[in-house]
Amino acid sequence: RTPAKAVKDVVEAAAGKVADALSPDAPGAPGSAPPTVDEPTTPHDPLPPKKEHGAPETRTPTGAETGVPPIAKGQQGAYLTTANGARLRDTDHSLKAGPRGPVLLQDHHLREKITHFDHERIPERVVHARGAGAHGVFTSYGTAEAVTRADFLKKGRETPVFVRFSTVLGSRGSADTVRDTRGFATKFYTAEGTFDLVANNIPVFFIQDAIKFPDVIHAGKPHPDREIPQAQSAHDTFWDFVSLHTEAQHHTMWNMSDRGIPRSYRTMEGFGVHTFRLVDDAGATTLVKFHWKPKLGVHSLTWEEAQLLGGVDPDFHRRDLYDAIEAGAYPEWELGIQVFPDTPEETFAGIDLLDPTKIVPEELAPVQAVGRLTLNRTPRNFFAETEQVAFHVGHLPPGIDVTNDPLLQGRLFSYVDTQLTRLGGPNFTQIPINRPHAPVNDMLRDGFHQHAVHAGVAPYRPNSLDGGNPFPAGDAENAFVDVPVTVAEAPKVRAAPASFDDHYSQARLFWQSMSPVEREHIVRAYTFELGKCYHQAIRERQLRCLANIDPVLCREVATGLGLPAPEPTVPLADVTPSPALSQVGREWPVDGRMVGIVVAPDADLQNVDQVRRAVTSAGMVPLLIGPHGGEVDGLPVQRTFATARSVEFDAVLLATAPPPAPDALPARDAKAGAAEATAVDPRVLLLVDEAWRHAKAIGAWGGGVGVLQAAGVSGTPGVVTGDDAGEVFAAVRDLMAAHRVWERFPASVG
Ligand code: HDD
Repeated sequence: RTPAKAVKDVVEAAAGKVADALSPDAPGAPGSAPPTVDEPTTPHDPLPPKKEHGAPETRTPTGAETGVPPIAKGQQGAYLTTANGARLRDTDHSLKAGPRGPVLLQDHHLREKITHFDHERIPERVVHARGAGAHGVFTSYGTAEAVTRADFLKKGRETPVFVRFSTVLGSRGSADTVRDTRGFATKFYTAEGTFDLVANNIPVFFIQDAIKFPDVIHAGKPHPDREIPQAQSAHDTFWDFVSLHTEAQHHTMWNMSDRGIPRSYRTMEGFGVHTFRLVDDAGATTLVKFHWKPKLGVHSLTWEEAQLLGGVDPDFHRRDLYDAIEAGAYPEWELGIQVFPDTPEETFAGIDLLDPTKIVPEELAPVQAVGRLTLNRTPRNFFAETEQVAFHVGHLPPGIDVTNDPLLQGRLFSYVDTQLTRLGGPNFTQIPINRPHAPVNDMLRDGFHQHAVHAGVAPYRPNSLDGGNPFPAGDAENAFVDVPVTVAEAPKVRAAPASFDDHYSQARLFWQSMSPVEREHIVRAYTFELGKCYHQAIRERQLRCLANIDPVLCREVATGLGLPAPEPTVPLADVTPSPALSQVGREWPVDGRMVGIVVAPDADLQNVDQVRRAVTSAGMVPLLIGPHGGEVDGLPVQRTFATARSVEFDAVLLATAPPPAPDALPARDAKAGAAEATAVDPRVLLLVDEAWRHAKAIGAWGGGVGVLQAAGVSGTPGVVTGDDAGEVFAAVRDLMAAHRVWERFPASVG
């Protein structure tokens, strides 16, 4: 076998495995029949654990072997007990003085049940409250061995991880698809201690100094008087802040781009933002920036999809993540590093590496892959794992150290501090999801929620009573390395370096790197957000910022707001675009994407079945959409016209033109092609209309072709028709590799 053939074989074998797991007939696949649920009359076995959860757990949620038997909690045994293990006869009636009498204070079970319930909620995270997590594994390629001594980056090491994705501004119950930055926090349970890479999907931050963090968050959160708007940046205080603190303009530009509304967590890049310092075995140091590159490419929603999803499926990203993992389409990213020499100036190509509002374009410093992250297990219990997980940028293994980036320095303080309130004390590292997999031997004692029963009498050192233990470790024992960086002799000041004053050049670099379609989306996003502000002065001030980024951007947004476009107040930077920043123009694997297939009893169901199998073989998920639940002539229906909405699908196929079902609302007579339109169920027409507006590939054969005519989209780009259902699907699949039919979007901004 040639190397190319060997790679092809491996890829094909892997695609086959994913396809099997994704098959709608596979147990646990979205749309497959759920396990039978018996009536609760006598004790019987609980439902089997989820496929990827495996057998009942004997380890902590992080996978660590603690040597302590697991505490079986919650529906594992047949009989109800108190928290102390006493079996109970009744949990539906309070203990009363007679059936109509007053409740007795002695009812311990009542008080225990209500008291525990009263305290079930803990404070949500002050930022990043809304999130979803998953377990996985990180496999190192060994390519970073030359620059770091970190054990988990040695070739072939496999490290368990827990990842939590999040939005920043919204409350815990807010919608997933709002326009916002996304968190991408990864806990690597390494053999040398936990490494938390607390990253975002945007490579720069709003502010350059942590001391402004409370201010930017106060500005972004809902207004203090009415507590609205929820999970939005489209309001006065946000734009007031970012137009006054102009260092925020670069990050804001990313938010207004399609990066602010990801299609899925699986299609987001991640960025460590700050520059970190790596140290090798010999003590030599290198500066790096961390990147996560999604296997499926960077892919976003359209703004209308994001808004619809806020109502139709506010849990869209959470559901997408769990469905993909449960179906065996494990999300994957490569971890990469941009490597810079550790010079006293801490700059690269003139870019200040300590300024968290700046990127280093990949064309200047390529991202070198150092390992692969695979998420393969959903949490068993959301609260225990996703809610209680506590990240901290100071959790670093030997071989990775911090730099003087003033934003990072403030974060080093904030993350422990916030957990004291959120998780109720200093022992949160003992919560199962936070437990390191490396042996812990600290001298920290007592405090709220102490789980350990510490032996010994001398938690101090040196001591002569506990055998002298613990001893400090040295290089030979892989002790953490605080790199002895020289600190310049300088006066104590509240100031920033002069290089931090450049607030516009990289916002301009980003704008200049976008394709016309992406620019159009950015213009619309600014126009929408500023259009939601009440104060004219704030809109005008933000327009003055846009003028310093690009006159075309400023003019287009000003036109949308009905305001004059101001002149720039600083010279426009001369920038070289970075093609790596654009999402348009490349092709990506289509694994795990959703294809909706409209069927009705009159369709050629043999064809439909074949296409369904072809979708599965392509590594995607077919979901049949029928007029009613159950089956259409033996084929299982996963969505009905009443439950399907276009935003769930990445492409739509039509095998028939179903007439209006009894539960449909009447069609609009004014619709183009009204005669045919009223002959088709209006919800199917809406499905096609939206899929078209959102630039998704659409295919039809047989009666389905008539629906496209009725919807007025036949013959337009990305709409495929034909007699052979298999060929139609193959053409649709090829279109999906580019993520969208980009030419369907208007792109007036050149
Ligand atoms: Fe932060 C949470 C990412 C700046 C203070 N941050 C938090 C989370 C992520 C980030 C992903 C959610 C972690 C989870 O899922 O539990 N934060 C960032 C990035 C930043 C950043 C990429 C800039 C590069 N953060 C930042 C600053 C401060 C904080 C400057 C404070 C000075 N961040 C916090 C926090 C949070 C937090 C208040 C809230 C909940 C938590 O920590 O555990 O401490």
